[in-house]
Amino acid sequence: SIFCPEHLLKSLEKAGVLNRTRTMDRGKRIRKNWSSSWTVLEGGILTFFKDSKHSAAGALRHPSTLTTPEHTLELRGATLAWAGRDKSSRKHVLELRTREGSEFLIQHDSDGIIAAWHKAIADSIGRLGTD
Ligand code: I3P
Repeated sequence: SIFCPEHLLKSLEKAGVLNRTRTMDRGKRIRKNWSSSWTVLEGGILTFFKDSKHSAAGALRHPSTLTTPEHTLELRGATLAWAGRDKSSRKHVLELRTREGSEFLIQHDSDGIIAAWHKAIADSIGRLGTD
């Protein structure tokens, strides 16, 4: 049943607070503006919610940041790679390009946390295929 807790937990692939910035909008380079946001990966869609002002605790003080999506990315046909030094001075940065030509950088100070996101997003892209 779709109502069983086990099913609900499986459909949610991953969620947490990440630093992110958009760098391209449909093929056009745009100015970086890093912000921290509650991020949810579910059903092949990656959603960045509004800036949570630093932390999960901050998000709890501003509940709209948990419910108002700022960017919704379709992962079908997207590509994911570790960003090179030319892309950011930060460490542990992932580069995600969507099929429509948007590019986002995703970052976390913890290498364990960013590695887990890398795996979850790559698995999701792999499951979706390219057609
Ligand atoms: C940018 C800002 C970013 C930085 C970017 C700067 O300056 O400092 O944090 O990206 O570097 O241009 P501004 O605030 O004036 O827009 P990183 O933190 O990812 O290095 P970049 O130009 O090398 O991308």
